Amino acid sequence: MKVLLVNPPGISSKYKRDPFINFSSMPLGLAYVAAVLEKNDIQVEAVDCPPLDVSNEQLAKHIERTQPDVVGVQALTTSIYSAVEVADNVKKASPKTHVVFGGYHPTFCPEQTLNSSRSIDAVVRGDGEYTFLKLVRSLEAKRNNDGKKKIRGLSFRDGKKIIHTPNAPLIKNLDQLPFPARHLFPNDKYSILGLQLPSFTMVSSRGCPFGCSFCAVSAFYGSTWRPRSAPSVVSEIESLKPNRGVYGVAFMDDMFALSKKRTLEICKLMKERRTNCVWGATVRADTVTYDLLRAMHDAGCVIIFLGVETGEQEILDKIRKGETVEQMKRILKWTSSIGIDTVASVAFGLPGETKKSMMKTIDYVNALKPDHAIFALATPYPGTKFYGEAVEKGWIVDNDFTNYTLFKPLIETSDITKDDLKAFLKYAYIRFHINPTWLPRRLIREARVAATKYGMTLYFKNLAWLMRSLKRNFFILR
Ligand code: B12
Ligand code: SF4
Repeated sequence: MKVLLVNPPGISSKYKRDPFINFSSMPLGLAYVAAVLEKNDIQVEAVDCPPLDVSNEQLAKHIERTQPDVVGVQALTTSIYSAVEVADNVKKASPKTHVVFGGYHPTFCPEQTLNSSRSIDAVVRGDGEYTFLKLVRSLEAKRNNDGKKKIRGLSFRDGKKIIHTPNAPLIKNLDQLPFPARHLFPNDKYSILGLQLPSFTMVSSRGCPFGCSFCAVSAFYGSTWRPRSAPSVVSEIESLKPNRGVYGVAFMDDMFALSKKRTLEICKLMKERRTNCVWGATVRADTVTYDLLRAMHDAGCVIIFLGVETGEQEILDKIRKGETVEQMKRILKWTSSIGIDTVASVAFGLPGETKKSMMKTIDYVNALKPDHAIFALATPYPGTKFYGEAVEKGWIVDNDFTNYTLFKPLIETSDITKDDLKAFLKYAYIRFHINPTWLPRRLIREARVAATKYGMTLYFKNLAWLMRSLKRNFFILR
């Protein structure tokens, strides 16, 4: 059996031009699926189209040449149309190839996905590793639909009907999974926040127990949190270590530091095993203490990502964030005194938003003084409670999923219009970066981090990055 896994061409290629992130990351979900296939002696290839700038036409030619038995396609909401184009091209180039979709969008909308094109043969819902493996085995044994009916977590067409088998159980022990098959991906094409270091992403846990109404993650994993053990996490970090020098690791977990015990253990092992990496992770303001942040910093943590969302407590309560603005102020004070950089992620247009609350948020974020701020627009992704509310109240004014990028206004309420959202997004970026203290603060911080962590050559390289990111930030204002 020859399997090809595809991350379709999509908005990530625009990412490079996109404002802040300059963040290009391996599709770890596909890399995990690939690792499990390889472990089971199945021949697998992967094409990550966005960082390689592979177009749908080039991919089709590759498929025509290689004639894989199964093509697995990852689809997020923004990339769903591009994924469907991949499926149609596969069937034209190699009609016998079985086309399987997986990832967030097909998991939440399996019926809609299968109905969007007859080229899609099946959808894998939820954790993909074992469901996909079972499907490949079943296809190998030519069991067709009878085989599929026995596999949990699948949706597929049976004549005119669509069959959904019961959900597959979540993978209980993530330590038992092999490390992602990174060798199948173009590692040199990925970068984290433009860092001038070899950089990697990884996940040390899956899911999040908090049920914020706008978030797809808690909906996807059913508000559960599955941590890997500290030794497994640190072994993976060690496996990434280049021959010499410092390297960067970004944890893509949604909830890295939920368990204080596990976080401390990871930090202790990183120090003991001299992993020598600088790293960053997403944390919630209410799950960390000053001491924990100190321990993280001692173990190489240089940056944390915070879901600030809004400065209006009433909105935080409405979206069931379960955090307070006071907790956010406290963590920003801690990180600034410890010397950990912060990225504040802000969303305009959440339920209850008004022009007044957006202005309050902008003032609040500027007063918090994070090192970076990502201002985005609340986007109703299918499967979330926010989506349900937005549909029910008729807020959604744009149903084109390619626009679900977090930067395009899609909703209108009695209090805010698309134009308001656009205008506030623009104003937020201007206010944040034209703040006279921002640039000097960044230069001092860069120097401090460079001197302690990277050495001065990287300081100058990172200064160049700072200037580039400033330019990029203003790109969004056009
Ligand atoms: C890292 C990351 C990125 C990276 C890499 C994305 C990628 N292709 O994997 C980058 C920076 C490129 C990115 C970009 C965007 N992202 Co993003 N991203 C993430 C993040 C934080 C981690 C992804 C990850 O590695 N997860 C861990 C792995 C193990 O899980 P997984 O990817 O879901 O894969 C598992 C299953 O889904 C399934 N599976 C996945 N694909 C396939 C394919 C097949 C064939 C099969 C069988 C199974 C399968 O099996 C996998 C293993 O169990 C998630 C949040 C999250 N926790 O998942 C958001 C998330 C996926 N991103 C999201 C969004 C909104 C975006 C952007 C629109 C944001 C933007 N404009 O900046 C873009 C869209 C890019 C696009 N191509 O459309 C949303 C998606 C919502 C949705 N309904 O689509 C998420 C859920 C964040 C959130 N909380 O809302 N992202
Ligand atoms: S927004 Fe963050 S805290 Fe809320 S459910 Fe999603 S991952 Fe968890």
